[in-house]
Amino acid sequence: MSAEQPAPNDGSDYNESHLRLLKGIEGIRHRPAMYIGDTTTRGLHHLVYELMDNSIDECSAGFANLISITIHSDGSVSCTDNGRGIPVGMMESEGGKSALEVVFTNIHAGGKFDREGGYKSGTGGLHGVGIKAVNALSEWLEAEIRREGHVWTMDFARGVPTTELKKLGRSETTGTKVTFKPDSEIFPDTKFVYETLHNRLQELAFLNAGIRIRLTDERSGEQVEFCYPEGITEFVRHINRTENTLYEPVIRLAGRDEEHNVEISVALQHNDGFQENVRAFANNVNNPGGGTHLSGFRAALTRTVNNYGKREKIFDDSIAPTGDDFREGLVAIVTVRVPDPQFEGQTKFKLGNSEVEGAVASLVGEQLNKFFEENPAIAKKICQKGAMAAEAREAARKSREMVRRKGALTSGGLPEKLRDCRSRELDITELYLVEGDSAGGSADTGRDSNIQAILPLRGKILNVEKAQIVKVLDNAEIANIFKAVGIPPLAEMEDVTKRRYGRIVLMTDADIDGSHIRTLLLTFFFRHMKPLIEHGCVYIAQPPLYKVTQRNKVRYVQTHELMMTELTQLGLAGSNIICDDGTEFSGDNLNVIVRQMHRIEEPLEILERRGITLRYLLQKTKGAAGERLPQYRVFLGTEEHWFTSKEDVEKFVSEQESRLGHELDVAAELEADHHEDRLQVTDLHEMRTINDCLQTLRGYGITLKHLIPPGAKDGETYYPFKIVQDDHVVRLTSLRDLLPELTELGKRGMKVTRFKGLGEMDAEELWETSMKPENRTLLRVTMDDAHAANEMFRVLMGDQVEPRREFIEKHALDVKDLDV
Ligand code: 0RA
Repeated sequence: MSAEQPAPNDGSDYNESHLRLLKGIEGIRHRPAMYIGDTTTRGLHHLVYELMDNSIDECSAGFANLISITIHSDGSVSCTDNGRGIPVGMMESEGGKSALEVVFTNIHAGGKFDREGGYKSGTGGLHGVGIKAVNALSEWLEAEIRREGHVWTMDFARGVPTTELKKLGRSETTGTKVTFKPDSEIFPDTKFVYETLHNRLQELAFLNAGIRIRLTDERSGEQVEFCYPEGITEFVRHINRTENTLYEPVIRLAGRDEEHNVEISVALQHNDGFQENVRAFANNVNNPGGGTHLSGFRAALTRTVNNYGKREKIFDDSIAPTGDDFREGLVAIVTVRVPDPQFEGQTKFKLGNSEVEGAVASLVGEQLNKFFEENPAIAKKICQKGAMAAEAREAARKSREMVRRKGALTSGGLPEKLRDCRSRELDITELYLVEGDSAGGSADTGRDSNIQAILPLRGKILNVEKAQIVKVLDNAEIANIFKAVGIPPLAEMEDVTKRRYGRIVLMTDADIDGSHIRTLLLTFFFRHMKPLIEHGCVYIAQPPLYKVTQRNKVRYVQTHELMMTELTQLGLAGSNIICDDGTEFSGDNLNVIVRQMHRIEEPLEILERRGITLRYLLQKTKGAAGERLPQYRVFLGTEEHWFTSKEDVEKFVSEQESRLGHELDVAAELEADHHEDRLQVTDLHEMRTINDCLQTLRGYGITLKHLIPPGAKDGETYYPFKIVQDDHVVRLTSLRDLLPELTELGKRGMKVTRFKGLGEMDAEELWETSMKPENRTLLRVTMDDAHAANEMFRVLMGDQVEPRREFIEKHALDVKDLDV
């Protein structure tokens, strides 16, 4: 435990309660998985969801309507809401500790704060330990509460209080803000991913109608706000935005089972496609494995549509649609709230509560039937769609029978184009699916033919999303994949052992066509060979990103980072930096400086985006150059002050208060503007990294002023630095130009281009860069990726033009590095 400050409440039972606290924290830090599932990036993001749960509860109870999540540049995250604020009063029963401290530290205090009649923490099973777990797993955590007319703050480190509960000033608003930095001793990777939070926050906004959820990424400047007054109706519209819908209204079914205290809400709408897209949630948590809510929904849907179709004579005796048939092209969201959710699996994979099945089935059955009576035209369309699906299924069955009888897909010879390997041991063999015949040829020549097989693919494979199963089986390119892999269509889990190779590797060009083909392939595997993905047998080859030509010799470099490192190293080789005061840097010293300049650049740019330049800071802090830069920006009305520590801010506030004879009013957290005499304190998270770098740089005599261009001298630009490499001299106005200029120097005498297609490489190069096990990088495709591919695919290949245009515009910048 590295936080060694004593707990602030020195009551008589201090030692005992402190020991209990340390024990509780130790438990969480020892077994984080018990609280957040795991410590991968999944668990890391779970910390944010744990905090949000409480804010969402506050919204559901009608006390808040806005939640704001901010990713700061130092890797910390803030979760802010405009609810009542966590209580701050003293608790006799807890040895005089504040309620706030108890909420953040006392592992067993969950029950005390539960709202009567409300639901337990949405993630289920954690029962109020969420906040404490986040606290215990954070390097530091700061709570800021607005309540009872004041702003209150308290800080923690790895779960232990490091300050008392402090009162900062007056506030008319209420709310809770928690900022935390995940502990790198617990999480191997502490980097939050915008896209991950974006997707989950949007989902939460769909699931909780009317709540505003805002996400800000201070690293990139991105910001979005989600708010869906119609909730899951809009969720269904969102999923169907890429499709042709079968009828206009989204069907809503909702109600409550009083006996079991289960709340049920369902939204559904069919499109003219063939895929089923039904997602089930219990207490705001997605259950990918479904469970009792999903089975109740399916049973009722099948029964209701079947009864209606028979009654109205839409189904004759020749067709007997099954449940699957009624779910072709169905998009639905099924949500339940249950007081005591039971889940199967660590990740809440499947809902187990048995009472839910009947409750959902009877509600859906009753209300859907009523909807059909009132909307016969829509009911008829749904029945007809089911009938068509049944016919198509029958045709597919016949064609599959024939295919199997002929043994065309699984036996009776391998595809002609397959270059098989000699070994048959699943542990070591791999099948490369290669884009294009020419790259296929190179791969064939370059491979290790003992363990690597090659199947070249010509052009784009069939779009399985839009094709009916009959067509899929008819397609020659797809038949070849089935034959080569050795798994029958619509594979089951046990078929995985029948595969002919241990790994399947997709190798496509690093251009847009290539990423499109890769998406088609991923979607194909996802739809037709899912068990292979679930088993982790599918990989993506990573061909190099750069091609380097030097004295007629060609090389390939795998990643952007490696390329930049190499160029910087080349630029550094034999280089000296000479400053105008005569100081010189070279060798190891120069290396350290380059590394620090690399680290400091991003936070500096973030500050500049907000209009805070180094020049401005230097002027505001009256030439504190060489010292630490201030971390806190304080506005009192329009008057601006800067402070280095929280203690200094507090000192300033109390001085102002005694000068004025009253407490200061603190500006509202979420709608900040510079209001008359209000106090507004901003923590500039960037400063932590910047100060850290500056400290190292000071050891080499480099201070802030070396990072600011001096401007013109006698009407001419003044360059205080130069880089000297051999007979080359490059002049710099500030050290911030050091890195870009070094990489330019590194490029001397060589040509660096982005690598385009696999066809650019000969067999030897393809082997060395993309196939040789010691050199290559393979990405394993996970179920999440397959879902992402599926989603991307739906949008790119869907019927509607507008979502596609939006998608391409949004992703235009990263299409080239698409790492699905
Ligand atoms: C316990 C009691 C009350 C509010 C909260 C907890 C609360 C917790 C969190 C966590 C994040 N945001 C939150 N907002 C509220 C109610 C206290 C009262 O009666 O005013």
